[in-house]
Amino acid sequence: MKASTPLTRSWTLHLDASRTRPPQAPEALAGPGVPATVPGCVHTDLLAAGLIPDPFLDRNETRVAWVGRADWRYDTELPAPSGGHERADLVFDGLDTVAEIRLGDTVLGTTRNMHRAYRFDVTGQADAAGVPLSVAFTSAYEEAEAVRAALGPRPNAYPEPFNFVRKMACSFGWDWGPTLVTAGIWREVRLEEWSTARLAEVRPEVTVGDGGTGRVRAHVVVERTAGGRERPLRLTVAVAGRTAEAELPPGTDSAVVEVEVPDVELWWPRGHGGQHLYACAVELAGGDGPLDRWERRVGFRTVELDTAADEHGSAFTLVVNGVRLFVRGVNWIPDDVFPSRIGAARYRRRLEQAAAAGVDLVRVWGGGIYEDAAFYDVCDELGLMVWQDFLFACAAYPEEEPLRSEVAAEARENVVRLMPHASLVLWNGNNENLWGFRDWGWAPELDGASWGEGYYLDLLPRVVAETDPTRPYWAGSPWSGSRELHPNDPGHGTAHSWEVWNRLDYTAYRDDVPRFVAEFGWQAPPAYATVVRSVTDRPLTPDSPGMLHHQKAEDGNGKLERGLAHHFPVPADFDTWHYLTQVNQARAVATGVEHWRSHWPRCAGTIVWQLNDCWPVTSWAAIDGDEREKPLYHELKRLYADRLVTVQERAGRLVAALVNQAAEPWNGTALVRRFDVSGAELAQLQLPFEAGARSVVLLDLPERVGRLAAPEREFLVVDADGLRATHFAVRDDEFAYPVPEMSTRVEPAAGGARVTVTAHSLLRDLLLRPDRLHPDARADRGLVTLLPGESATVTVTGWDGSAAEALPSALACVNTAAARRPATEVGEQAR
Ligand code: BMA
Repeated sequence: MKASTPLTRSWTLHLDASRTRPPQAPEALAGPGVPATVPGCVHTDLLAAGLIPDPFLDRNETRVAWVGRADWRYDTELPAPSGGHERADLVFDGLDTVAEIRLGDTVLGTTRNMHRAYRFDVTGQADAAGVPLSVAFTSAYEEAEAVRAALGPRPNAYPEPFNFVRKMACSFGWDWGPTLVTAGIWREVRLEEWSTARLAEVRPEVTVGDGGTGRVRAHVVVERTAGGRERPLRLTVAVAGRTAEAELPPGTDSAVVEVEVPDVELWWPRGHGGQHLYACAVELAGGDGPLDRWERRVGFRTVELDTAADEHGSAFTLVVNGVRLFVRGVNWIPDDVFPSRIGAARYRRRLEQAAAAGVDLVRVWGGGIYEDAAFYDVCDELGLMVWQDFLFACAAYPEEEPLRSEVAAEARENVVRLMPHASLVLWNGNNENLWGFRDWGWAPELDGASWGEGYYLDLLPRVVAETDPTRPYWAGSPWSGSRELHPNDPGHGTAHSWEVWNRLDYTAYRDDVPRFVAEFGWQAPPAYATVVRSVTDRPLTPDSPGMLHHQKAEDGNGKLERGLAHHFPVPADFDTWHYLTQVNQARAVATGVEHWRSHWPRCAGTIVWQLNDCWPVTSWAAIDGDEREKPLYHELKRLYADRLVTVQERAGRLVAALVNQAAEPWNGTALVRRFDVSGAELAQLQLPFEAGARSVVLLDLPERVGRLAAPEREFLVVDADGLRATHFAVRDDEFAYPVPEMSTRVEPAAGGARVTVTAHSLLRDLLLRPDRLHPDARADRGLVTLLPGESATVTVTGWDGSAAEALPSALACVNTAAARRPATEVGEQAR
């Protein structure tokens, strides 16, 4: 049987000063080397050795910029082989990025692609004493700039050369990410010893027929040793207790083995059914017994993309197991700008957070990485569908060598690696590049040079069709399905809605009904505890030096400010700014999702930009770089629940939309009430409704209840089945909010405390900020609007309820924050 020894120990990191010695490099780097962690990267090793400041704090990012321009070397010794095998291979699952691998005096090879794995035959080159093994990394800048010089410049949304090297694009900085261009052995490295033959590739095509029979067609490729060439081999594929075998006679290196499993339990996206997974094992044996084994979990489900033409244009609807879905998605970026640091536990935490928010699809965005197996394993288990971008984002990518063959190899390798996962439902060619060519003025700059279109419209769809034919491929996001159409045409395919954040008020989301919104979002600062941990400016202001450094978007603070100005007065202080920008973020995303969900099935999904962050920063994320949840996160739970109540407008009139994404019909009665700011009920109406499975019902609101006679003092509340929609018709600073009055009660609860707030006045967007009670505290709910007399209970974990005098400063509501003048004064005038 094949033996595998991970090479995780005794690595040292060295600054390679043969080309240049950065003047900023600490003296200690001239010594015998720094202890290194493998898998890992240069920055995290230097950090662990105390040789660089933490680049996530203050403006340290700029102080460590030299690291990305330097060359580095990782050294260890190749251990003695265990013996008794014909072949020994040195296998790297990931090298970041431009590397020369040397064993003793022999150069084993060179690499220039972070997204590929590498295998080197080292048979007979290791000995009992251990042979020096070194991996020398040239700065990725060096490579990218050389390729750029050879192929000519290409347009790029960012001033960095990431489109000339196959390396995680956002390590060069993004509008939410720092520029920390690292190097290192970022995935596992091991010595594999084997005889006769090994499994070189297993490609399971998993399908399920109408009758419920699951089928695994395993396409298997083997590699033989010289001695193994003449030996017969046997393949056994086992799924759910069923097996099938194939003989590989001498001279044959591949076979297709098919296993049928009758009456399979289907794998469903969460919320639609269970996530049944079956062990699928492939065993390779020779005359003397087993040689190699491959094992994964597979799930049986069908997935189609319906792009049929209709009266609105052409659809973009995911159909899983025959069920048409409104996708409730989030965009995913690398969870750490140093991805080697993420690990299985953190993947699980983050994806469980997503699932708990009602998310059913995660889009792995094209400026990041093909994630580790652990990511897709958790998605399989949780029923989170995965939309995987190929790794191209926001730039023109040359189609010539040396990039072309890297792209082809990387695409095929990752399709093979990820295709066993049931959660994977879509391959997408790129992020915004087809759009960029059309709208961002690329053509004159390119002057006929290649820009990547051949990848998205030809190479990648061929790779998917040949390698993973059971899954749909879409050329890009946004993309309208044809070169004749504008790539971001809302009537066709996917759309990215960015004008709204960049230039408009979030109410403008209501102006369009795209077929599928693959990106839209609104910024807000991270939680306060995250801000004060990562930025030491005192006093903190929205534009104090550290705050500005942790805001990477072009005119980001200006957009935050103008976004606020549509609704609120200029915030009086940092705390008010922090609270209101977070409220505005939640309201903006809510405005989009509520509107688009009310237009199902014309609109078949929203993917919020973005779930997570890769360091502490003001960004569009729902969960910040220290893993803390912003109010938007909790708002997603309401927005992405199976059932949603929202007030919308149709033909100039207000309607209550009852959105039912569940498989069961939803029948009930909606209670519609119009209130005065004091909490006095002005009108009410009961409206019975019947919303079929996966459908939307619009209830016309008659004038008597639905018309706000004095919109600066009146609002609507629609309740149905424990769900609520509130509707205010004027800017917050025009609304006569009462002075907030509330009482609070704190009781102990398992792992924390329960806080009950009772409103004695209208309280709009009341928020308990747990991190103000304790940096480790978390709350189970976010913004809530209460009528006088109503209570809300928030469970806080990580805070025992002691020092409850901190509670008032942890509570905020819009009543106070929105007041231009004392609220009572506005009230007086209105009377
Ligand atoms: C889109 C994304 C990212 C970017 C985001 C926010 O362009 O694809 O490139 O971070 O918008 O600007």
